[in-house]
Amino acid sequence: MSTSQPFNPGDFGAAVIGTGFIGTVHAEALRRLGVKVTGLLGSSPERAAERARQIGVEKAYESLDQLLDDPAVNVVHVTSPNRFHFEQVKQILAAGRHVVCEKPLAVSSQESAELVKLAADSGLIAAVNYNIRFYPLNQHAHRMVRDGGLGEIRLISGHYLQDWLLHDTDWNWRLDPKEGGALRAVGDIGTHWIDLTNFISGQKVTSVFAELSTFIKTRQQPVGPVETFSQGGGGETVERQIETDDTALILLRYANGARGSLTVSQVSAGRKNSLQWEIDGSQSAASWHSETPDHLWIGHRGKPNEILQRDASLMNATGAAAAGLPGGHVEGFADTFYALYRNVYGAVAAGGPPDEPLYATFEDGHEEMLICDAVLRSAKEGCWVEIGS
Ligand code: SOE
Repeated sequence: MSTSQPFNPGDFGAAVIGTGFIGTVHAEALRRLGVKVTGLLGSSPERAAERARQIGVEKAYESLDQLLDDPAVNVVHVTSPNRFHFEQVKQILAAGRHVVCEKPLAVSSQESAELVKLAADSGLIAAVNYNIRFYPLNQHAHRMVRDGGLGEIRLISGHYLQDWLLHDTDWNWRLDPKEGGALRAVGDIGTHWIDLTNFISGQKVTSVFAELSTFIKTRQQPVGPVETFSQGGGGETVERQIETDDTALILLRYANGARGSLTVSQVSAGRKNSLQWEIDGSQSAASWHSETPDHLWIGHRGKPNEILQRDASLMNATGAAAAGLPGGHVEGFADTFYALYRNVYGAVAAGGPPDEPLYATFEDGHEEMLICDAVLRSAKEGCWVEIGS
């Protein structure tokens, strides 16, 4: 079992690349943990300086070279647009710094394969920010399945639905394949679901059959940057043709013979950030929804079903280790970053990754890229596609 060892977070300094919504969530979670946020690097020194001032971070770096010259930086958090991950992570590892990279790890599996190799050769901690694993009940479910609590895994189903790109006036850098990669909804949120359900079920996807749809083929791009989840400001726009996926339907086959199905959408009105999974085993089933994250449904055939409410005293040790607040004090999205970093920085303090990391490693991030390749090919060719190696 892998739970965090006690360590002194004050021994570490972290720099954050990216000044948008998610970069700020990283910085805030680090500070809650007690890790010093040494500075921010943004798309321009002015943006970095402005965000650093807003959230009370001392320094804005002018370049990645300058950031890596700072001896106070032990770990670098990469939250820049996806197309920058590869070069930035390469440089960070070469400078001997641990790294936490936002998902998806890269824009192609060629890039992610190289990052896996570089990370392994470096001996440094290299994590992918699949934070949803760190809702305490997802950690509990992972352990419960490992301990045989559901029996043999048969069916894995669910969805990840959002509505923030529903209108043709909604814009974000992820809509541009050069910035975000060839898969948009699947790359951004579908990979969260697949990473999470692989982590909980302990199963590996072996092949996929996918259908991708682009319902909004023309969008209005504002002239100037737009932060993720912010509403359009009604200013000047240019028309852009869209080719990436608004939605995806994916059938999955797993190594042990289990079957799965996933619906992904960024255009489902009213679904703000709704990830749901259900795993049906030969003895029992379990299900969880991100909008009621402190409740885990456990289904039985021969006795009443259960709702486990998050409470460290009622959970297994893996789940309890991720819980930050007493039961009934609902934990949410931002808490998962705190729990994830507690785990990752525990590994940094221990001097190397545990045998079975609970956080997503670069291997896990690469696996998601290989699944994305297979999804793209399946959607193009209309057939089952095996996951490459
Ligand atoms: C945007 O779709 C986004 O911020 C994702 O990039 C995150 O990973 C997800 O947690 C919320 O939505």
